[in-house]
Amino acid sequence: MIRHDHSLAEIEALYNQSLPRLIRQAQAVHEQHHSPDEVQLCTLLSVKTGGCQEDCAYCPQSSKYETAVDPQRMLKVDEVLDSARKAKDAGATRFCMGAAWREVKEGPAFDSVLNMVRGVKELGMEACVTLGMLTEDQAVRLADAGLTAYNHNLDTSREFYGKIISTRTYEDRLTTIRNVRKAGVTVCCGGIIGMGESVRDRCAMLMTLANLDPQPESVPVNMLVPVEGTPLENLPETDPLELVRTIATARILMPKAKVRLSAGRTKLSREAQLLCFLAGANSVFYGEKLLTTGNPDVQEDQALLRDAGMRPAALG
Ligand code: SAM
Ligand code: DTB
Ligand code: SF4
Repeated sequence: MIRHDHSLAEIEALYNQSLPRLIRQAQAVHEQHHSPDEVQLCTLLSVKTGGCQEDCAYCPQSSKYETAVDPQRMLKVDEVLDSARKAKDAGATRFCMGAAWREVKEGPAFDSVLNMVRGVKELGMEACVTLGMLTEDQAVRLADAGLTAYNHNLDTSREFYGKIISTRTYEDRLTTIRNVRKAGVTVCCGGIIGMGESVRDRCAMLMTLANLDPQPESVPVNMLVPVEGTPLENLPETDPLELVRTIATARILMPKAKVRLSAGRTKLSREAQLLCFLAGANSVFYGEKLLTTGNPDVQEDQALLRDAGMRPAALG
């Protein structure tokens, strides 16, 4: 049963129970709605890297911080479609394109994104983009181009958000998500753990996500990748068991969503990743790069799924 009236206390109680109980409960929900053997492979590509005006404290692409990421020109539609084709050949079924923009602006750059979306859909893949804030009209244009999903994360709780980003509000984020929903594009919305937030903040973020009606179809759970030059560069590594708890809680609260084990996998052992799958994660980013940081090799991921007797989800 899908509920939209979860209380914070209830979610904290879920999150804080013993890990065996939490995982068992998540598995029971998972098996009702998904095959426990399948993981969707999604490949990411940064189509416009760096030079972003926002000040997201975790982000190597913000122009406010000195990081190793230099602003780059926007990729051409053909370059993007070549990458999408390679990703499809390697087994990915979803291709996600990111731009380091504060918001979408009308003009040639947005027109190219629309062409990228059309091209990815013509390959028979799911197409996802993440372009920052968006109006309803722009969401409709993306929908008309065939867009499957729009990624826009809440990142953390409303209370902690101000410690991470000052250049836009939590409400701005929710408005974009509503605009995406109104246009009939599916919503990909999640967050990051390991930014110094409390368990209560994580649970509050999951509550906001689960109480959206309808719930997001896709929930990426990222573990902070601390990047040199960003304000969060020196934060301690996140305990993988915290990631497992967050994933399991997301799975219980949002039974139908794809829960995506997202950034941070290079720091996880195979066993930790399998615990995440056991806790209800059923998608990963696949390919040697996320947007600007590293990700496990394709061969490693194929071996992990094979050795666990699991398989990549087929094109649906
Ligand atoms: N500019 C757009 C936006 O912020 O909506 C799209 C791209 S942005 C890089 C997409 C998401 O990547 C962010 O919302 C954040 O959750 C995640 N992300 C960025 N840097 C990260 C990091 N260092 N570690 C973990 N997740 C990160
Ligand atoms: C999401 O939640 N995680 C992905 C995707 N959505 C766009 C991005 C992770 C980025 C990690 C840092 C980087 O590679 O720049
Ligand atoms: Fe810009 Fe997105 Fe990075 Fe924030 S997360 S600085 S909006 S690219």
